[in-house]
Amino acid sequence: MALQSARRTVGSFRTPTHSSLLLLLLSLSWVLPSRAQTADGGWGVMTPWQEHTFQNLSGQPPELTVILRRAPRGTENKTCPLGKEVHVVDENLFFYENWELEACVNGALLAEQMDRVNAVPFTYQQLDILKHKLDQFYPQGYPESLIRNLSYFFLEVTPEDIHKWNVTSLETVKSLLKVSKGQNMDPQVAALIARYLVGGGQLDNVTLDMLARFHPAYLCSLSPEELGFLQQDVVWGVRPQDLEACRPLQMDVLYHKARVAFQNMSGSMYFVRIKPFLGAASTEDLRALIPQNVSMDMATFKKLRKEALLPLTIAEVQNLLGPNLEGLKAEEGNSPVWDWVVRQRQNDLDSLGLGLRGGIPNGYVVLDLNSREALSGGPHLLGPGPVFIMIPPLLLASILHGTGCSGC
Ligand SMILES: *[C@@H]1O[C@H](CO)[C@@H](O)[C@H](O)[C@H]1NC(C)=O
Ligand SMILES: *[C@@H]1O[C@H](CO)[C@@H](O)[C@H](O)[C@H]1NC(C)=O
Ligand SMILES: *[C@@H]1O[C@H](CO)[C@@H](O)[C@H](O)[C@H]1NC(C)=O
Ligand SMILES: *[C@@H]1O[C@H](CO)[C@@H](O)[C@H](O)[C@H]1NC(C)=O
Ligand SMILES: *[C@@H]1O[C@H](CO)[C@@H](O)[C@H](O)[C@H]1NC(C)=O
Ligand SMILES: *[C@@H]1O[C@H](CO)[C@@H](O)[C@H](O)[C@H]1NC(C)=O
Ligand SMILES: CC(=O)N[C@H]1CO[C@H](CO)[C@@H](O)[C@@H]1O
Repeated sequence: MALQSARRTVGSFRTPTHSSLLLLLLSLSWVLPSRAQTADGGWGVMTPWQEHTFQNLSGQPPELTVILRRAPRGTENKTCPLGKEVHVVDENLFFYENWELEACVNGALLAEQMDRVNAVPFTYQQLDILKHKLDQFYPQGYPESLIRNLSYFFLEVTPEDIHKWNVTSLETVKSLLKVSKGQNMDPQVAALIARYLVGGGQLDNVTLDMLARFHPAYLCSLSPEELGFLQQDVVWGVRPQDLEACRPLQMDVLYHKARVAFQNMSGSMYFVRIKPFLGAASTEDLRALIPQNVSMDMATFKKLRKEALLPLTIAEVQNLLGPNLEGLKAEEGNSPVWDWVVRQRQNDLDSLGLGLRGGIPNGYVVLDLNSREALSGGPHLLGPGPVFIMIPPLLLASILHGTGCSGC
């Protein structure tokens, strides 16, 4: 319920007398009962601001006010009643019925007077209507001049809205971050940062510090260099989904930060923390985890970097996965598990008893070819480094299955 409380306390009133009168009316329950049953049959909605006010002034919120969010409905196509035309956004609008707001307010006016919109304690439902008007007026997304003026109205926008925006001003980003603080706005913040960076914007240290207060859903939109400037603490709030879109260079930076940040933790605690970052771990780092009996889950194992996984022996993988070893079978066809499997001796794979196939058959020689050219013409399935001759097993297979190859 803290969602909008800041909005209402920070949005300062231009005209204290009007607002005081409004507060008085609210506290006496004169206003809401009469307007609680709104034109579209829905109940009026009280924002946290109002609840707070009621609690402060009269101890209990009136029973009539039901907390319900409902999209504006049945309010279309009505004309604005005479005398209700809106030329200025002020507290009077608070007393409009929903359909009157829909009929009398236009998006251009709202955009022009956004500061005034923020100063009136509209209900959630009224805000929904105002946002709807604004969206109708700007179907392609808000212009930057309006975005700059949004202030607390930013709390009404969705990530989808933000993805339509062009944001080039760092000041705008900062002001919206300030508004979003403590407001459960992580997806919006991530979208905002992404839009700003896509437009070529650069973040400064102050902004990066401000970002530390949000769930870092924006991490993968930052460049490795920008990630480097982030404070170490940022990794504490990282959830696996925050890293899904990150590229290897970004993961390198984040993994390094995570290692430093979690270095003092005990083995199993460290593993729990470092897990989402292990996609950037080296072979040596993985080997260091083995004595801790971490029982790595297959989801984490699948995300390991291929180059880090390949040098691990069968025994090492067995110890790394512990009871999760059997998950290998389901992944045997997918990289990086497949890349690892084809480098093991089939005999050794068989000893795991999982039915893993694709290893090097007995009797085949492992050649360490240093030059890639040596493989030209052959299957380019493996990277540089030790390479096995793949042709014989393929030949063998074609011989075994090749009985129908009479025309060869
Ligand atoms: C509102 O007007 C639009 C076109 O102007 C029309 O398609 C729609 O059916 C009308 N809706 C109502 C509820 O009258
Ligand atoms: C933003 O606010 C400033 C000052 O309050 C105002 O001059 C400007 O017109 C506003 N921008 C828009 C798009 O209305
Ligand atoms: C954002 O910028 C692009 C390219 O300049 C432009 O086509 C688009 O209309 C702009 N969008 C908004 C909402 O201003
Ligand atoms: C921003 O952070 C970087 C790296 O920590 C530092 O080199 C630079 O001096 C900082 N800039 C400011 C303005 O604090
Ligand atoms: C880890 O512990 C050492 C000493 O115990 C301390 O100096 C260091 O600051 C700690 N590091 C972190 C990241 O907490
Ligand atoms: C890991 O398991 C082995 C064998 O069960 C045990 O000897 C060892 O102490 C364990 N290590 C840790 C860090 O728990
Ligand atoms: C009694 C009561 O709820 N008082 C609150 C009134 O509002 C201020 C902030 O606006 C709170 O700090 C009080 O606790």
